[in-house]
Amino acid sequence: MNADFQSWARDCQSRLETFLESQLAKTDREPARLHSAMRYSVLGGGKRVRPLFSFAAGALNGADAERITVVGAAVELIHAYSLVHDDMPCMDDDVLRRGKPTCHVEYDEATALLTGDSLQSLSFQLLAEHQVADSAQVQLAMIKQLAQASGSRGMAGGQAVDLDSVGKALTLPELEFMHIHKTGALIRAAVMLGAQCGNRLNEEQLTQLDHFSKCVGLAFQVVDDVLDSEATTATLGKTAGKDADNDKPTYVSILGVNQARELAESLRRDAFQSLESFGDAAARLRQVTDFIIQREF
Ligand code: GRG
Repeated sequence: MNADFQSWARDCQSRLETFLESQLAKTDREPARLHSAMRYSVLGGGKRVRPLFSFAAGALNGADAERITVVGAAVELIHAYSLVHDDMPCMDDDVLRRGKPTCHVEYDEATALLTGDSLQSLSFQLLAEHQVADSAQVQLAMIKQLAQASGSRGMAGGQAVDLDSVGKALTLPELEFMHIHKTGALIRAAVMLGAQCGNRLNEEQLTQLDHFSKCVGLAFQVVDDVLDSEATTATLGKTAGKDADNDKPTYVSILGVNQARELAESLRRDAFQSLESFGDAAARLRQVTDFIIQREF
């Protein structure tokens, strides 16, 4: 990763962290244990890939950094809620996340459940109380997009398919359906919401950006599967090898590591092609894409 990208990413991450810190209730506010668990699950960890995509999409059309920070925070709060719930014994049952004990291990199951619920509510509260678009109509449409991306037709639906797939041999299209929803929908929302913070894009540009976001959402998951099979727990900050241990179908179990890597590369090419008409304005989107493809955790 070049120094310019690293410095830009650090700046975005720092803006995001400061904003999230200011919006999460302090731990001296009752119910203190719940507020502490919320802060524990959100602050000081994670790659912040989804907000980086929002910032990069906002760079296409001169979006205001404060607006994108709100949008990035809203998406990251949904992501954090999904991780807290996913780690619970009724789902993936994991003990390690972002290099530390998972929320239900550090606190307790009931607190983890309420933490996820409250992070999700806070996400929509932020989008409702801060101005993130030029018109109320666009802002309302953005709230709807995030709701759809998170719900049964998006992330939660993909998670339902995932839970149902354990021990089953999925075909490649079935695996793709699962991941387009479970992982891809929120990444897509991060890109599309970021772009709507700025000057209006025309329909063709929105369609191209939407195609880009679908490709990178899937590429992110393909790389995640490769890392789960190849990286160590220490590098990932979460338990490695879980998919194979849980007998879960993945891109690696269906295609093998080499072909999975080739698939990620071909999705990257496809994604870049859909950015061509944006020229240099899409430089940050290309960099964040390379960051997720080349990441080691
Ligand atoms: C519980 C409704 C509900 C959904 C859970 C996101 C998710 C759906 C499950 C997480 C399980 C998982 C490992 C999914 C694979 C892709 C993914 C979301 C990885 C974690 O995201 P990163 O790498 O994590 O962006 P950090 O910690 O960097 O934010």
